[in-house]
Amino acid sequence: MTNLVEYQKQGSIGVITLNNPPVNALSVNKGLLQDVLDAFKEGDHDHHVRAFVIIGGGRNFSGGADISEFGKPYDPGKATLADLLAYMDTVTKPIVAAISGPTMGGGLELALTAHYRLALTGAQIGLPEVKLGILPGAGGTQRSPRLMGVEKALDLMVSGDPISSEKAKDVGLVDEVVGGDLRAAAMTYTNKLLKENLSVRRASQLTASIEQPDAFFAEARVRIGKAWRGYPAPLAIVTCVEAAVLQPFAKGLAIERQQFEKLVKSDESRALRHLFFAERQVSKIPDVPDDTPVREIKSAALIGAGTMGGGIAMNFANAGIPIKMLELNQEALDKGLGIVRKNYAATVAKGRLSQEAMDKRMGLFTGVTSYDDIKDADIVIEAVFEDLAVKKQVFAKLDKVCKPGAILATNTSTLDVNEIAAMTSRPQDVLGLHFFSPANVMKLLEVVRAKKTGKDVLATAMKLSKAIKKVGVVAGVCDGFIGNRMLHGYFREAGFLLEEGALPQQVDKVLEDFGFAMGPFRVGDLAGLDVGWYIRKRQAATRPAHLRYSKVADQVCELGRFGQKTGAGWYRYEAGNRNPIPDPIVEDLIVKASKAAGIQRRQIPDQEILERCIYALVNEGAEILAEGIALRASDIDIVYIYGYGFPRFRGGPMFYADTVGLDKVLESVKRFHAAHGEFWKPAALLEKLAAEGKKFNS
Ligand code: 3H9
Repeated sequence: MTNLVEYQKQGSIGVITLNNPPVNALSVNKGLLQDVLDAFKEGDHDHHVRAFVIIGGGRNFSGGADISEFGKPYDPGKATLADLLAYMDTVTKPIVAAISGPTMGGGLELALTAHYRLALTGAQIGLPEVKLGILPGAGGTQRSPRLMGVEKALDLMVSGDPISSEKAKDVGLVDEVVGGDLRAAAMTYTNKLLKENLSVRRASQLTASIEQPDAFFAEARVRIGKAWRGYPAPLAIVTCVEAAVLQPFAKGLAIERQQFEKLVKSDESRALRHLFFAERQVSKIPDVPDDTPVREIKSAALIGAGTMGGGIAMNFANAGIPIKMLELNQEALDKGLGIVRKNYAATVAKGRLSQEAMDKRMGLFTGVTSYDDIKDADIVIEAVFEDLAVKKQVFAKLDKVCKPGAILATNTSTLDVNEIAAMTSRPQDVLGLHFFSPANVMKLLEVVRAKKTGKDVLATAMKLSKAIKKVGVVAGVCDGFIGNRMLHGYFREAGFLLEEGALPQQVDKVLEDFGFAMGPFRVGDLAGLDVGWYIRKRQAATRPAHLRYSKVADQVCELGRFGQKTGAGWYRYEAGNRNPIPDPIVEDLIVKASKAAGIQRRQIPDQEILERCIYALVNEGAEILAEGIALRASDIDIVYIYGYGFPRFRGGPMFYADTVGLDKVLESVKRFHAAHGEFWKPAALLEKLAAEGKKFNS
């Protein structure tokens, strides 16, 4: 026996304890499942043992099958979860599962195969496999509908969201909810079972039924298929639950196994598993150890009460951190606070926030008009106009007024954080915190590490990002950091494709079919086209004359078409409706622009549109990686998933390139280089990895 499982006899009860921190993942290859199986066998053959308790050592019961073992060969000499559960279904002595902490996936499936379930108050219980692109593959799709009913089980598995122990008891997944010492409660419970001569009780022997199953499952397929476009697992779950209703248990189990095996090998599941680990990896900074001391953030100040500033400030108030909003002009301050109030009120109106909670959050805001009023803040975030001179002035001022040890952050999306930090006598306290708009909604936060940013400041920012419910990704200093620097190429190619023969609706459709909620032109219309136009006008003087430049976007703006807010942009919109309608005026403008640029329009294949837009991201991503602007390829993937709506089931741009094969990606990049010139110079890292047969995410 390994040290991952402990088996002890306590009176007539065999107690099996899982000891595989941090989450008691049910590993095959480490021998954990074999040990549990051996423990059951030992107890089963021991006539002194009359019942079993299975419990998790540490905080939780089990976080499920060991995800890191998926896609790798299992040691044939070791028991799998299926082997263990098949054996448990033959045990004739009562088995009690004592559930604490998160009990997820295979962990819950193990508990559902036990005969009785006792859960600690507040434990989170769920079948989240769908979030990994798979389904509960150890009987979960068969046992849960038998225990909790078909509809509820389907919801639990298709959403993947956990429920509390209390809710689990209400729906029949657990028998008792207890507080305090779970182990002691489990022993008392099991002894009582024995005293009352209660015997085994197998979920596999129950039936799952629903009225008019044909109609029920047909409707479920339509509804779930529509909601989960691009994700095969939810529909496979429907198939398995249908089998639970229509087929005997063993047949249902076989169908579940078949579906699981198919899904676990799918690109979607590989992508989602990649993101699972990427999300956990992203907070790790190689030269900033976990035990780096962090500064306390009990108060915050925000400079600039515009839409961005207000959105950023709301994150702090939502996390219970008092926030001062500074605007030198009282009128602008009142306006900014008014917008915050309106945002909260809209959430209250939708029933997603109570009035009381809104009042509490608004109570954490203080509007101020003098720098002196923010001198005691633990962190100050600047969100003023995107102009280096203005920002430098703000930081020089902050340096004078802020208390020693205060963290000074800029929300710039493009400017040089080193230069900004140099305006202070304490560059170690300065960093970039690049929020994405709308800042109270978007999960991504680029944490920009300047040359002199202190390690404790970085560690504090990463901890803070979690506290305000953001996904913090460390980025180095460069124009556009990770996300916007890459995005530049994506939009550039989308624009060039118009000049070469495509129309906005074709480009958008290709990217929407790929999985984006909106293609680049619809995104432009939603965000507003005027801001980009303004920036391009500013950059015009310094733009290298030899580089290709498409004038189409400027010409759309020259017509006063700034997107949805003006009723027209790349598309036209009818009053009160956000549906984009292709507009002959735009088509005419595009065709004329092609002619003016001397480009012969051609039919552009969808595949070329996809590759030009996505590989532009990938090639720049490779440069960013080589320059150390991103710590790892998976961080870039996280940026794109949380900041730019890249489809999760593709795993992010770098993982997608890995899936396609870097040799194939390079081949296309080289082809585009030959046809379209300098913008497509293959990144050295892409060439190197492709030549070595490697991937970005090794
Ligand atoms: C399954 O069960 C399939 C079966 O149906 C069928 C099989 C045949 N495996 O999240 P945390 C690691 S599929 C391996 O920060 P928390 C995680 O990477 C599984 N590793 O902790 C991290 O490592 P590191 C279905 C795992 O307290 C560390 O543990 N289950 C697993 O915030 C701590 O994780 C799920 O999908 C795992 N299953 O949250 C549940 N789980 O320290 C997945 C975690 O190196 N897990 N790790 O970065 C979770 O949702 C959360 O981890 C949990 C704890 C809620 C359990």
